[in-house]
Amino acid sequence: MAEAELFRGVITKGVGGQYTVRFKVNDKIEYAQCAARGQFRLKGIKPAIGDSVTIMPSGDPDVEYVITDIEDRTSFIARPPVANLSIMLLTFSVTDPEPDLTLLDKMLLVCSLRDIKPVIIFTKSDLNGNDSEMLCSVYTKAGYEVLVSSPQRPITKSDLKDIIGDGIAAFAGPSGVGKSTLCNSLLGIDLMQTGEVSAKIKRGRHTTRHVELHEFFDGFICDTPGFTSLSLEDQGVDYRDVLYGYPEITAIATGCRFDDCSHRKEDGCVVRSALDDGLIDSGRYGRYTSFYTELYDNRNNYRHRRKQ
Ligand SMILES: Nc1nc2c(ncn2[C@@H]2O[C@H](COP(=O)(O)OP(=O)(O)OP(=O)(O)O)[C@@H](O)[C@H]2O)c(=O)[nH]1
Ligand SMILES: [Mg+2]
Ligand SMILES: [Zn+2]
Repeated sequence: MAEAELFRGVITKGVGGQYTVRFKVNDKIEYAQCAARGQFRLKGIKPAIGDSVTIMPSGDPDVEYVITDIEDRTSFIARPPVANLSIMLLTFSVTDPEPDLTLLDKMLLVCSLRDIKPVIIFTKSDLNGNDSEMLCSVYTKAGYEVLVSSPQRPITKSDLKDIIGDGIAAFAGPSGVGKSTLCNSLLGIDLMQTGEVSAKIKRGRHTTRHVELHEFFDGFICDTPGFTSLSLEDQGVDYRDVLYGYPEITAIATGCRFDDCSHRKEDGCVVRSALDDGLIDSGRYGRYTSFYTELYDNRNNYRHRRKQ
């Protein structure tokens, strides 16, 4: 029997245990419908979009290919399940809904711990120009890449081409901030189409439900459903990690003369004086201390419970 042909590709979509894999044959892009081998289930691995996989013909006319191997993931986020994400497009509206900066800071922290590059997009700047300038300035000063979007000046493909490169990027953020609007306009998808679908399923607005990778130059972008909360504890974040979400505080904290300083209330702490001098944004600092305190206290409660 001839040796089976193997191809390497990326999972772009998964519905009901059947996966779409994009792969190349002689430089031509093909999409295959694939089943997963039972062995993945046994090992507790569930293929996810973004996974780099090996596939081979299955011999089954219903599902023509089978996934035989999944490469180790460089990153994984569980909600929504996307593997090998390299960029998160953290999308927040400056108003309607009001920006949840606690959620934004938590996501920046998680990105930093997972080695995912964050890019912040503030949408709806047409509805509140002042706030969008203020937010843009706070997060640019903190060291992040920030883009501002409005219907008059939406984010363009060339704004994101170099940022995404050959990576996988996902829009992430609360519901109603304009993730799908941006993603569709970048992909040239007609917004009316989404509207028609949503009219059929009788939902007031077309809230995103499923996740799929779309080709974007040499990489991929995907839209994701909005979410309202994120637990740092559930994400496995330790109180000692919180500083990773605050590069501007970290830069100052390296000069702190106390070895074991949490930079919260210690007298003579260099971070506290920088705050008093207006060198650190007070909102960002407040969120740093509240995350730190919450995680620190939870850890003590946890230890206490274990002793009982
Ligand atoms: N004024 C204004 N409205 C916008 C802008 N971007 C999006 N919208 C509107 O905001 C509403 C929500 O947009 P969506 O793109 O569906 O939001 P989403 O983030 O995908 O929401 P979920 O799928 O529920 O997570 C729509 O009515 C859009 O037309 C903007 O820059 N300015
Ligand atoms: Mg959406
Ligand atoms: Zn200190």
